[in-house]
Amino acid sequence: MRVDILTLFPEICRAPLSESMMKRAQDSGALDLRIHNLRDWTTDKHRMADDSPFGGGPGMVMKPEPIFAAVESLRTEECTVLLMTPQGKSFTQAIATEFSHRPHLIIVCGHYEGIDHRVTEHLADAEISIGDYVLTNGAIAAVVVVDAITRLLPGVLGHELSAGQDSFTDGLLEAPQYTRPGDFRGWKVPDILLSGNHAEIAAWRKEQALKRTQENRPDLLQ
Ligand code: JBE
Repeated sequence: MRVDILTLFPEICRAPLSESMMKRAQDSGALDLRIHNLRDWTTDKHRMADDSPFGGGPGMVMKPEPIFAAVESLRTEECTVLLMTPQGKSFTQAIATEFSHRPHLIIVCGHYEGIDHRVTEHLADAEISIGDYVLTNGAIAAVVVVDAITRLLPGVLGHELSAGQDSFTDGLLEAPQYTRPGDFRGWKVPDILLSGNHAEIAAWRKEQALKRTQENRPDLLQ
């Protein structure tokens, strides 16, 4: 999969997407990631990518010209253009799965004060938000989206089964996990996990998953 990220702060994306699984995904060719500075598509001598809002108000709004120019120079026949903004549709595991099947994503990162609405209306295929809080910059949100999508690409996870057992895939949170030592400061691992009885362990995990979901995320059970 090819992913182009367009941002005023490429370094925000660079490091988190160069480690661990994201690094391996790129080394193996599963992910072709290209991080671009939007300022490279500005044409004025001050390389201005934002300007004050029409109608007044605080802050700056990202100008449409560099964003249109960048997307038009990078776009391919089969690309999907995503806009990261707090006004977007909530990003979920289901959306991550859907996007993981696309051959080419172009992700445009706005800053929190806004992006000229003509980008939303006439350039973006989808407006996406990673949650109900305001970040200083969409580049941080783009990192989250790229990570969630990349780990779903074929061959990226060590165990092909792992993603199928994720939280949210079956609508429940995961059951608690334990590792050695069996007794840590007097807190013991539940006996059932040491029993070797796989049917009972599966039943226990299901029950724990349900309990945890009820407690932490009752909205998932609606
Ligand atoms: O979620 N987002 O995509 C955002 C982008 C920019 C600022 N805040 C956000 N939450």
